[in-house]
Amino acid sequence: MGIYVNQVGYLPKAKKVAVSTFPCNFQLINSQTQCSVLDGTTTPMGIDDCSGEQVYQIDFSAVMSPGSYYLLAGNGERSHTFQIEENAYEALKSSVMKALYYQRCGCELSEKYAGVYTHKACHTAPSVFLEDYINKTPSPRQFDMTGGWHDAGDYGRYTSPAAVALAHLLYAYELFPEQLQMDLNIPETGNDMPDILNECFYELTWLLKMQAPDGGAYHKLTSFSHADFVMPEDDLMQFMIFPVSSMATADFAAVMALASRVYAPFRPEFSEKALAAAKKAWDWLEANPYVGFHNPAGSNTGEYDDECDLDERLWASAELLRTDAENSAVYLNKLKEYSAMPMSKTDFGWTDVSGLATLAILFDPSHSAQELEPEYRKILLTEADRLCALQAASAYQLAMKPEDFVWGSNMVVCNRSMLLILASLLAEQEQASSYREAALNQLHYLLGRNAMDISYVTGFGENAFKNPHNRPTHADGIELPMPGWVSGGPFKTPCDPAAMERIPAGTPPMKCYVDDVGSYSTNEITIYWNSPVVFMTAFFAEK
Ligand code: G3I
Ligand code: 9MR
Ligand code: ZN
Repeated sequence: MGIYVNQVGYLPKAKKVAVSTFPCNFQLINSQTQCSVLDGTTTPMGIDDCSGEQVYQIDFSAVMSPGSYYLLAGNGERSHTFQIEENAYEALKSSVMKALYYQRCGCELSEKYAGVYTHKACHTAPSVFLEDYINKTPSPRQFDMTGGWHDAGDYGRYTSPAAVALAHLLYAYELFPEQLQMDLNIPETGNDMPDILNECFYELTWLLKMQAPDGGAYHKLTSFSHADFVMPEDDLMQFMIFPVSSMATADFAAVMALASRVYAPFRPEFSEKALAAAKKAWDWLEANPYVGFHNPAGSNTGEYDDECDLDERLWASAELLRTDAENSAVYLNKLKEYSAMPMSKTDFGWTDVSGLATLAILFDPSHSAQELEPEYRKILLTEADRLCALQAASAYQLAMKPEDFVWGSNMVVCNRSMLLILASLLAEQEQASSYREAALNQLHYLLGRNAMDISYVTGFGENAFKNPHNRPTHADGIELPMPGWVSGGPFKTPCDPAAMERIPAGTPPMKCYVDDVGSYSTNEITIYWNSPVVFMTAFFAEK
């Protein structure tokens, strides 16, 4: 039994809805004065598919005065305390971005920037090729592959996930620059670039190293197997360069083309280097068909396998078209070719990046793919309408179906918010505000309006999750985890021992979650589960 709210809070003028699992008369209490500012009764919403519960809604949109509040039911049940505030998501925005700094690999995290979450420089030894490692080649070739962000709770660094996280962040900056002028207290703070670009630059500098001499991009850089649960500097396993894949190469081409544009005013030399790298990767793509990736026998680090590289190629052609004007005819032809293929155009995750192509096309100030715009616009708005219809049918006002609770379901939740945000930017007034509200509903779920009554961001909300599957969190001996991390969230078929032990068979998808450090399939963190939240909070900060 519970009353579930966005535990961080609501914007004063926005719609404000809580969810309860029982009917009641409620009061909205100002927690400073302990006075009731509103009372009412719940509205029955029927059974919710994703949580399997009978659900009721509490609408308190009428209250707009800033303050700290909680909901109290006639039977004494109460919600967590939350804010109504103009800048409700400001601190969250900086924190989910700062979290990426804690993933920096190859350098020391000092107290000045990392507070208590310090560690010595990690993974500084040279890397070798996988084949040399497997063949035990005497004096193997060695490479400096240091830098970048640890992908997640493991210490691997993977090309496609890196490219996707960077794309969310760089597009957030392109679309909402005013909202992303934040000071993150990182070593580069105070230089000539906004800190979001400084932090991304750290990752991009490493990513450039992931290009092979022939232009292809290596799929990943990890040890053969995952490290034990030790601090990063204590992980002394040999890191190795895994083979090139076409998926990694296309994602690499796309994000380098994008970065070349974004950094042109600040780092012209890097901008040129990034474009040259993108073009080289493009030439590799032109010369090579699909090249997949699978772990060699006995290796268990992240696989990020993908049977289809067409969405990645679509995205690469869209970004290069925008950046490399000299060869635009080539990219436009390819873009048209891929556009005609039957595939999604609306996804923003690591497996399917097609939505990033849509974003590139529709938000191009020079309209390089003008003839494709009406079609893409229609696809985007049709998907936005489908998501709104899902919300209308959901007692949690959440655009998710039971089958959408895959590993990392919070990414699906947040990627759908991104899509609704784009729809809101494209649509006319009234429609725009309803897309905006729908995008915000996805954030309300993430921050506590869910059947677990949990905020899936560490440090944000009275009942935020506390035990991410993250090696430093386990090994550092500090009680609280680093703030600003987004959990992967409920997974309908959890597959790690910690979750399988504690989640009974038949549990509804929205409840297939445990806040347990051992649960990598429901409670890990990753760079590309945080990056969409930077995009979302930047948008909601717009006045
Ligand atoms: O592609 C199928 C889709 O066709 C199907 O409809 C759907 C329904 O279950 O499943 C889809 O595949 C899932 C895939 O993710 C794409 O969403 C797999 O079941 C699921 O097992 C897979 O999970 C991935 C997981 O690694 C295991 O490979 C996660 O997305 C991915 O985020 C996660 O990544 C790990 C890295 O390997 C290592 N680093 C940490 C990171 C986070 O946990
Ligand atoms: O800790 C690993 C996590 O980062 C990955 O997402 C997950 C899937 O690749 O694997 C985790 O590592 C586990 C490994 O797969 C099996 N043995 C236990 C490891 C950690 O508990
Ligand atoms: Zn490291």
